[in-house]
Amino acid sequence: MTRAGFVALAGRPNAGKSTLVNRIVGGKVAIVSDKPQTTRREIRGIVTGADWQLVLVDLPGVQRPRDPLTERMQARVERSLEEADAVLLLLNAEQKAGPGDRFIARAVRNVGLPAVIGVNKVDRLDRARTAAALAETAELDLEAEVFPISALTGAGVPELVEHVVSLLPEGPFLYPPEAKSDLPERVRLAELVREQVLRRTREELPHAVEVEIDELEERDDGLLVVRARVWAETESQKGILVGAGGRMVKAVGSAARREIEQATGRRVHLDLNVRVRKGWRRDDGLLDRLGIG
Ligand SMILES: Nc1nc2c(ncn2[C@@H]2O[C@H](COP(=O)(O)OP(=O)(O)OP(=O)(O)O)[C@@H](O)[C@H]2O)c(=O)[nH]1
Ligand SMILES: [Mg+2]
Repeated sequence: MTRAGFVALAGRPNAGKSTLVNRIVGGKVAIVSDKPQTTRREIRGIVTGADWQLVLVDLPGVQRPRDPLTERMQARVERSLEEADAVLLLLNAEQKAGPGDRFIARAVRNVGLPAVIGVNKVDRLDRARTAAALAETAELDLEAEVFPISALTGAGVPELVEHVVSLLPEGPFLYPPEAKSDLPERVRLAELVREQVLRRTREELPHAVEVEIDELEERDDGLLVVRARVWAETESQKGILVGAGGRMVKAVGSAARREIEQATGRRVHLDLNVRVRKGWRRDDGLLDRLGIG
């Protein structure tokens, strides 16, 4: 008999959820950045063992919604929690458990699913502080095993995975055993471009940018031609994204092209077109088309 199921990854922005998914899956499924609210969509990372299949559901960080974009992100978190077989709550060991963590813990209790707590980023702490962070999880009042881990180094991750797998229901595999993600190709490539934008921007700009693939063409000679639109909300944001003499958009483009080449195993030509679209975060049509929500 095999085991298979969905495990929702909940936690505050920046806790390291996407880093952990990539670590467990063993590939780049979700983009990562040091800016909060990097993840905007539900992204499934799949890992298959001899007689089990774990589908990790990477989610946006739980937060207080402030516009239709973040409302959709939060609604997705709630829906995904309801649809999952178990929940992995990820905490950042460097920070004290706060109201955000208690809010998530309450949501997890309410759905009544088996839960596990991962205390992440312990590579940044000494033993005493790690022990304190583990002890603090008791405040969350969740019936859950607690695992100290580092998604970055992989420390503690195999033990966590073994336990999570033991919580999966019996059943047939949900995806082909070689699958790593179910993200549509266009979204996956757009995310790789957005990741490079996030690396190079600060403050409000990371939140104001979205990327959409306009055109994806496989040439006969093997070249993959990708044209992407980079949306900003204002002219001044566009100015920053283009940069003096086009330096910023060139830097984003060449780094993203390398990432796409690595992800697809092809030679890539990437064209970026920076555009202003006022209020895209409130544009339901665009958000639908981008698969957010
Ligand atoms: N030192 C250290 N840094 C980590 C670890 N895990 C993640 N990070 C860093 O934490 C930051 C946030 O990581 P993400 O994986 O994007 O966090 P997330 O929880 O998916 O964030 P959102 O998508 O915004 O909710 C990045 O800079 C990561 O490199 C870890 O175990 N140790
Ligand atoms: Mg994320």
